[in-house]
Amino acid sequence: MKVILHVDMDSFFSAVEVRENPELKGLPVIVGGKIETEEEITAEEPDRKIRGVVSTCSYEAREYGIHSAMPLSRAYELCPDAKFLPVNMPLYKRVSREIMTILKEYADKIEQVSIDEAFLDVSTKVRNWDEAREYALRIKREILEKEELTCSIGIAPNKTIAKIASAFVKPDGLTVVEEVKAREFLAPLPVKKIPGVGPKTEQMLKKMNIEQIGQLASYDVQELVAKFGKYGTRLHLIANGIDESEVEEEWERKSLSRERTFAEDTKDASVLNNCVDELAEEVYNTIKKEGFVFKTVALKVKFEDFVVCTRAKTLKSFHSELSMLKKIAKELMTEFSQGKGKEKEKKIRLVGVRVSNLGVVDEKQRRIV
Ligand code: TTP
Ligand code: MG
Repeated sequence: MKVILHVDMDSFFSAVEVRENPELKGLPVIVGGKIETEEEITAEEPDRKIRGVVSTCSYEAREYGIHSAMPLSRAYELCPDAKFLPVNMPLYKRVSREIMTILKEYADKIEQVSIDEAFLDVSTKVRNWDEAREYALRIKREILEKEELTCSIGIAPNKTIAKIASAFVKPDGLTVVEEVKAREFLAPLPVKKIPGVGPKTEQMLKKMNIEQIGQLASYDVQELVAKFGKYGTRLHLIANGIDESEVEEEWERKSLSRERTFAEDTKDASVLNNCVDELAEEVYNTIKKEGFVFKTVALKVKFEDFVVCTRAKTLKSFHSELSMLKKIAKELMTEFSQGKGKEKEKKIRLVGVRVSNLGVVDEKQRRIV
């Protein structure tokens, strides 16, 4: 039996703020942007006291119709008495890491999907749906005891249903969808509840008279394919409660490097620098494609006598710019060419550029987790 959990923290940023400042408990709390001081209010926009958008808000604030991505100025109109707080990312990242550490202990496999949510495959940990519910309750209790935060959990035979289920009862929810009840659970829900179905797909489906997942489930799959291609098949399967996708363990990449051996050993600074530039670009293209950011840059040199030396520099924070990568790699190269007596004299046979201490960029945040 496959049992998947989707855990999603409740009003994450604002819940963390309330935990840190208990006097905010029960109040409408809005996290996002920043509040401008009197001096910052420009003459052209005298009324715009607050800039930026709402990152998230407490459930109390949601009762005023406030939600993520709403301009803060609008939130201010809806609830001027709310507590407005700036985003404190380092704090939320730290709490996120602590939560993920707790969750790891419960999972056969874990896949973190954003700063505050993860899929857990717990198939070997429980024998039936009742045990799965108990297991999820234990997780909720541990997070509440250790972090003073609530989360909502969906339990289901696959990832898609687990994700839909975690949002079904919120905050502090727990929803179990047994395999035999999957289609029944999905049928009345609007199609936009399927992860990945945005306003465009929703509109296209509406034109085909498909508004609920149940209608999608019984629709002719050939017609869906004609309209959506392969995605049509996937939508039809999901609507019928089928999703074979696995919980993907985080692919931890420790480092990434490129190196080159010269056709002829060299000491020529411009040849060496050009080579470092090119290698830095190759490394950069890969990390960019895979969404990584780096903290450490290392340069490896193999001399004509096959002696290998490495120098590295670790930055205070994560970086993703090619210019930074090139700059450090070249500085390290200069250290070699101006280095200790003997090294300076030797020709170089091979150069390598490596980045390590890698982080991933969270898609939802476009920030590093
Ligand atoms: P969500 O899990 O989508 O929202 P939430 O945890 O605040 O509320 P709930 O799950 O109870 O509905 O996002 C997690 C965090 O990501 C959220 O606390 C703030 C941040 N976030 C943004 O910064 N901008 C956004 O548009 C969204 C949706 C979230
Ligand atoms: Mg959340």
